[in-house]
This record gives sequence, structure tokens and C-alpha cells, in this order.
Amino acid sequence: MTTTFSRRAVLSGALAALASGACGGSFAQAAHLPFAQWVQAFRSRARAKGISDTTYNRVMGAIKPDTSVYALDKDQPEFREEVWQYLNRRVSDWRITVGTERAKEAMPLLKRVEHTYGVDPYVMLGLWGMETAYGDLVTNPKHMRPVIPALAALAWGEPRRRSYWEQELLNAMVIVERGWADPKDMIGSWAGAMGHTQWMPEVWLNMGVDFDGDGRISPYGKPDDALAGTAQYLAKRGKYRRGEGWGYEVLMPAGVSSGGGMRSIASWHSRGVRRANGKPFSRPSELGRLWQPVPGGPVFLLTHNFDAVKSYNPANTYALAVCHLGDRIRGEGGFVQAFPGSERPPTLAEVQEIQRRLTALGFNTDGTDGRVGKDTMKAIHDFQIKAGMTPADGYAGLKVLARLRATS
Ligand SMILES: [Ca+2]
Repeated sequence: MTTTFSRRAVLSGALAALASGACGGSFAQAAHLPFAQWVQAFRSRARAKGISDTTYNRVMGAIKPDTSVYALDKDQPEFREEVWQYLNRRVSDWRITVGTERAKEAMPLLKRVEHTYGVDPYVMLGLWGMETAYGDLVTNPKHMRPVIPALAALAWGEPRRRSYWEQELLNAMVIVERGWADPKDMIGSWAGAMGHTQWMPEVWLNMGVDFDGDGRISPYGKPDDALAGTAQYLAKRGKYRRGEGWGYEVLMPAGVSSGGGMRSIASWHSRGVRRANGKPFSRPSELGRLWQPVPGGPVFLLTHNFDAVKSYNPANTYALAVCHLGDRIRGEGGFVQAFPGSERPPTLAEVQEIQRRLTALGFNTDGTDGRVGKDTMKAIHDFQIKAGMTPADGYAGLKVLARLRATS
């Protein structure tokens, strides 16, 4: 599984800056002061933010900047994915199966979160599954690193988005000052996203909720605070509307094209737009817009709450994966229309077979648990190259499985 870099709206600029700044590996030169001197100079910024010297010394005293973060953005492009590959990989058999289990355990909590913030429990499950595989990633040290050394390295040595990283480092110190977390327990993505739903420090500080009432806000451990705070985020920043849906897969009649702005669902219906599964539209007065991610592929009628989900990560495909994963956990079917050139998603057993066969051939998939992460994608890519398959896209699908069966 790949860590998604949440709050992408904020981070995309930072990544771009990082990418351009990383050319030639000039971060150390770009830093205006040696790290130890910078730490001393930065203390006044922390004081101005109300951070005590005790906390500052505790957080920054013996810290080593995690300069490996500068190179990590080079991993960013990974493999180019088609939209159907992106969706098959995220809304996987594994995520639907595990999500259905998590739904049973977490539903009382999710109902209480819905009661307070209005967000559909299944949208929350989709988001939780997308961000960290329902918290699984949080406990997997392979994907996580101490956040403060990472943020300190970025605040110190990242020239073009320095003020953003400085602010997030200060926010992390405020979290420590408030007694919500110990610095050593603050682990997350290299960019500082933490916990079940990958909060940046700013989100933790401003959107976090002590929903389990233990006196502190935490994105780790019991998912109560993380899910409630994230629902509050969707409600406040995304303007999520209680009781409304995200949209529908639809069939678009001849003469109607995607794009073309917002209309009421009833108006789209009068133009011949129908739900792809043949069921009636549930809320005809909602406004929606048509979106066809890929020419010739499925069409969606998106309503307001789709955009609410996009407040968490502004990519359309991300929001579609969140909403669709939620629907699948709810028990609804896959999309009716196929993406051009697409394969059906592999089953969990098929992914495991791909991993077993690759492992037997000497390609390292780091286990055969049926989940596709970077190691499996790399192994598939290497196998595809060796087998002369094009494109060598690293995608764990039926074509690769067929070739593996023919090979071994
Ligand atoms: Ca709490």
C-alpha cells in the first residue's frame, strides 16, 4: 500500500517546490544556517507562538533533521496509473472485505459521529480505508517515520515553502505543549500527516475533537478522535450536508454531454439521464453536474457532498474512490459501465497468487497478503520488463496473472 499524502491541496505546492529544489541536491547549500544555529534562531518564533522553553528544548533539543525527506519526493511519480487502475487498486477486494468487518465494529462510533457532524458513516469508512486502510498503516512502522525531525528538516532546509513547513513544525510543538502527544509518538508520513486519517499538525490543532473524552485529542489509538475530527473537517471546511449523497453513476443519453454546469437532478432526469443501476434518484431536488473521467467510460452525476469530500484531497479520482469504497462497504455493486481497456479488479486470492508466483520467480513482493504496495508494484514492473510486457505499469491485474501462470 502507498501512503497517500493527505491535504494534497496544501502539499501539492510544497511538493512542486521540493521537486524543483531537489534538482542537484542543493538543500544543504540552500539552508541559510547550520541546523544547530537554526534551532537556536527558531526559538523566538516558538516563543511568539506561546511555546514554552521547556517544550522547545524537549522537542528540538536533541533532534536530528530527517534529511531523507528531501529525496523522498523523487518516489512521487511511482507508476502512471489509468483511472480504472487507480480505482481497482484502492477499491480493492481487500479494502472492501476489511472495511465490511471494520464497519461492524465501528458503526456505533460512526453513528455517533454522524449524529454530531452529519457525515455518512460509509463516506467516513471510505475515507478511513483510503487514508490508512482503517488505521492499519498507522501501526506499520515501514510506512511511518517520526514527524518532527521530518518537519524540522523541511522547515530548516526547504527554501521555497519554508513558511508552510515552519508553521507546521510550530503547530506540532503546540500539540506537545498542550500535552496531547509525546514527540516520539508523533509518527506519520514524511510530510507530517499523522494517524488514522492522516492529519497534518494544523488539522490536528484546529479540527481535532476529543470525542472519547480522555482529555486530549489524538489521531492515533482508538479511532474516535480521528474520525470525529475528520467529520468535523468535512462539515466545516467541506460544507458537507447532512442527509445528502455524493452522487450517482448514470447513463448519459445521446445529445447530453458531460460538463455543462449544475442542474437539479430532476432536470437531468427530464433530459433523459438515468441511474446506471436502474434505480430511481433518491433526492431529485439536489443539484448535480455530470463528470466522465475518461471518454467512453462511466459517467457520474456529482452532487454537493462529492465536493465536500474533495476538501480533504482535491483530486476527483480520490473523492470517487472514497465514495465508491463507502458504497461497496454499504453493500452496493461495482460500476455498471466499464472504463475503456479496463480489467475487473482482481480478487484477494488472485492478488495473493500474483504475489506467490512473483516470489517463486525471485521477485520480492514483501509478503503474499493480497495487498498491493510499493514492493509488489516494483516486483510486477520488473517482471513485466523481463517478460517484455508493455506498458510495464506495475499494475497487479489479470493480464499479469495470466502471464505469470503461463511462465511458471
Ligand atoms: Ca481523546
